[in-house]
Amino acid sequence: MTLDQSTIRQLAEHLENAELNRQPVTKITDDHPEMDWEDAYAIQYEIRRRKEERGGRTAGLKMGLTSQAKMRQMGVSEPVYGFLTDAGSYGDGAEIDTAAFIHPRIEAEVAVMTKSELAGPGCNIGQVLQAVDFVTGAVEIIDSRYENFRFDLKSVIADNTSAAGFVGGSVMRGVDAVDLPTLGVVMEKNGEVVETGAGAAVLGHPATSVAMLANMLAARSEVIPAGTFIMTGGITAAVAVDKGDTINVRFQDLGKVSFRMV
Ligand code: 0L1
Ligand code: MG
Repeated sequence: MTLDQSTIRQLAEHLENAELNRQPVTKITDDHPEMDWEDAYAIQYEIRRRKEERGGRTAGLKMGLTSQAKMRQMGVSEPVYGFLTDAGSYGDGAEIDTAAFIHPRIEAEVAVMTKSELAGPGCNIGQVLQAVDFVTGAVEIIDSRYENFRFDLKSVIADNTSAAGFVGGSVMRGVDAVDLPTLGVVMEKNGEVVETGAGAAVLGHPATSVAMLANMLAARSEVIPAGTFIMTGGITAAVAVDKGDTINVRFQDLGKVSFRMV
């Protein structure tokens, strides 16, 4: 680590204020070019601690930058992870207040709920498939706290990987009932198809993403506890949404997830 505790706390407050006030800021590495990966995650964990201290609940975990295209774009070879909050949790059919965000974008994802603990290092796809209670379709809302989504990898990790919310689906199925890599997704905005994709866009198999999460957490001596909801990463590119937009995402074998930005 290169940053001291007081700088970690100050940067966490700075980024959380940007989120709470909907006031975008410049990427934090501009002022702290020396910060490293550990610093970046320490800032993210401090934001999580601040929210929990105020009574906010962590609703699950997320993986980001899980497609080869997005990793290439960022010049990285490993995805990133962040946390989901109860405050940003929406159900199928929700009306979502656009004013709660700066410049929201949405990604279609497969989410899983675990029924037993997963621990790295060495966690593999087979262990993940055994540990998954159910899979469901979900839509992540990302909303970078940085102006125009302009950031580098350390800045975006500190900013909780742009996590801002998620809309969970209402169809849950066992992992044996769906073929995750070939699971097709169609995203419609205002009745027009804007994105299509298949589960394989997520590291070849969404369960690989969960294994990678367990292995990344092991570096901090953490595990994925039983009963964890995990967004596995974007199947589609992120699509900008605005007030008045109606979104309908159809997942093969997992029903649809619909919501309206109001
Ligand atoms: O969930 C994601 O893949 C987003 C990761 C952060 C980068 C971005 O804001 O696009
Ligand atoms: Mg995502």
